[in-house]
Amino acid sequence: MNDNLTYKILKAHCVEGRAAPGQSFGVAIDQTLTQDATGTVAYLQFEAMGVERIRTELAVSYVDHNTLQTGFENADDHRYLQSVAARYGIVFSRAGNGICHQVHLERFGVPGKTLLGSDSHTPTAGGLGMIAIGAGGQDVACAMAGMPFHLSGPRVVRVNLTGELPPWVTAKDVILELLRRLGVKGGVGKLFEYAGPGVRTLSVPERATIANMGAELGATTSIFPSDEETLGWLQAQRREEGFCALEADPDAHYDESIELDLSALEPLIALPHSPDNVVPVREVEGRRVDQVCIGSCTNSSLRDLSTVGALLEGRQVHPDVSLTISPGSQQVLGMIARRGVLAAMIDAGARVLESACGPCIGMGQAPATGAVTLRTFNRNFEGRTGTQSALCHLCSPETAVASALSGKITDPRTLGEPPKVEEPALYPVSDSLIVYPPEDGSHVEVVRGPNIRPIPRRGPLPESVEGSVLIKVGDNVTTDHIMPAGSTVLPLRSNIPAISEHVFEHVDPEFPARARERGGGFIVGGENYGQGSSREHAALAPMHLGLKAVIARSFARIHRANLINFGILPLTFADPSDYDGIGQGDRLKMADVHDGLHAGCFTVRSELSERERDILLAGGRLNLIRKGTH
Ligand code: MIC
Ligand code: SF4
Repeated sequence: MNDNLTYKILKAHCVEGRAAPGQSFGVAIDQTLTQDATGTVAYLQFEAMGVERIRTELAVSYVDHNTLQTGFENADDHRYLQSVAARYGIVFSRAGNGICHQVHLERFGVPGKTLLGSDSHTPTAGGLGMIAIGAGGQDVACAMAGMPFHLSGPRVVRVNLTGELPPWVTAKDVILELLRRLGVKGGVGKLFEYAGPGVRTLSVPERATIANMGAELGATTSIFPSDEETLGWLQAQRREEGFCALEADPDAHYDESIELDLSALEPLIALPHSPDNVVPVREVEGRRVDQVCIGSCTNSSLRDLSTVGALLEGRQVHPDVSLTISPGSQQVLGMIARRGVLAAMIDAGARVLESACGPCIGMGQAPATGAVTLRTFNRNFEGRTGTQSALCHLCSPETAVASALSGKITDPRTLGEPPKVEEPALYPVSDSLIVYPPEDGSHVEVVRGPNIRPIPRRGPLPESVEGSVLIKVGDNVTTDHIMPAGSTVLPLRSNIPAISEHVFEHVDPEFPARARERGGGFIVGGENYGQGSSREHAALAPMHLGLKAVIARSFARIHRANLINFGILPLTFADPSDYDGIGQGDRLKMADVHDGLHAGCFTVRSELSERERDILLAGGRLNLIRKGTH
């Protein structure tokens, strides 16, 4: 056998077709995760499937995004989610317990298993040797109902790690280096498998940071081997019974390989407004900083926060800087409290926030007008902070804290000897914010507040599709552009008619009115349309406004799947230069859509698998499921 680790796991889980690069196949899903911002819609769809109890080994529903509760909506969502979890056998992680990816790493991830999550950073669990993939809520609902997850077999890139990270250089710098080299489209259709002698120098939380931000490369997912480090992590979490050692065969085949010498790296920073706009910190040193936010599913582990605390000990945050720290989980928060790290943070003038996504998804801490914000997060798309004019940078916790102390972008290497941070032999495990479902949930009543609205559906695809181009956008348009997040919009995630009013809000506020007035139509996009978040609202809300097709130069994986699931045609230009000849307001007519797809005087391609074509013809996957097929 000459299998890489990726295809070892995928082949062991393949239940339809043949697991190989470029092939379309179905894999059995062992575990699922949802978070509240995508979860309500996922569970509404799960309920519509008529299944009595989840059919995966484990399903966990986390509440971590919408914890601001500025009105009744978020709280209604939480109550709905908790009751659905109890009804169908799902573990419920309550608000305050932490960010789904960090908690999953601590409490539930198991090497060699498959995990499907309704969040694009689900690959974080690849740090534990799982095949962990982000998807739309509907795909996750289908997995919970026991259906396979279909994917187009990714090409596997071997990232050969050699050497060891120098002082002050971190896992964040490793993934920023890959983003610098490859860009936000560099991983599309690929899976990054880490190997080589450098792997064993990285702890599980460090591996998780790297796997997490592989999402920003556009990768299907990332994976690390399961080794002594993995065993140590599971032992410390009192879960070693789930351990198994996993690595690629010695002569494994890879489609590509990348050499990365850890010892040659230096602190890096992503400048506004894209995670691949990466330069060495030293090149931008001295620029003013107004806000520093530490946390998110990328950098909120005990290792990260202990380092931050050690650096803050006996020092003061610069008076012009607001420093916020969001621990990744209740466990991390408990540990920093026990270790005295929390007191050091408080004494230094840090603002300690709840264990949740918080500022990463614009739930509070919007920076001042034109402010420079440094964040240890994974996305710095324009406007995502909640302030359109803010200049958001991404960096390691070390760079972030060095800058918070000086008030300027600062290379942490100027701080002298780095602190030594030990991983504990045992983590305190408390399930005080986890609710396990009853053996039999059939008696549980699902609670639906007024914010929980039914999901709109569309009928079968007509023979001919007609309408005007509602908007034309450029390359790398994110789902944050299409369907913004933040504290005013996120509470509407369970109410599609209401959230639809915010589609393209910061790009073209007239979009919803125009779409309605024209009776729907088309979107024209550039390369990598729909990159970023897995939010299916970026397909569902435009569908509600009458979107029939998106014609783009290329699509991001999850968004393309979401469009198909809701019956919207994802089409690419047969000749990419045709993009230039089409403009907003142009009327398009596609005749004989069922047989072939022709638009006006240019040709578009559908590049659909047979399964995807069936879903589209039915007007969405739920319609197909209702007919008894998946
Ligand atoms: C994000 O980081 O953009 C989110 C919020 O976690 C999303 C999910 C969502 O929009 O609810 C993601 O990454 O998938
Ligand atoms: Fe939450 Fe931010 Fe991670 Fe998304 S990227 S899951 S918003 S912490």
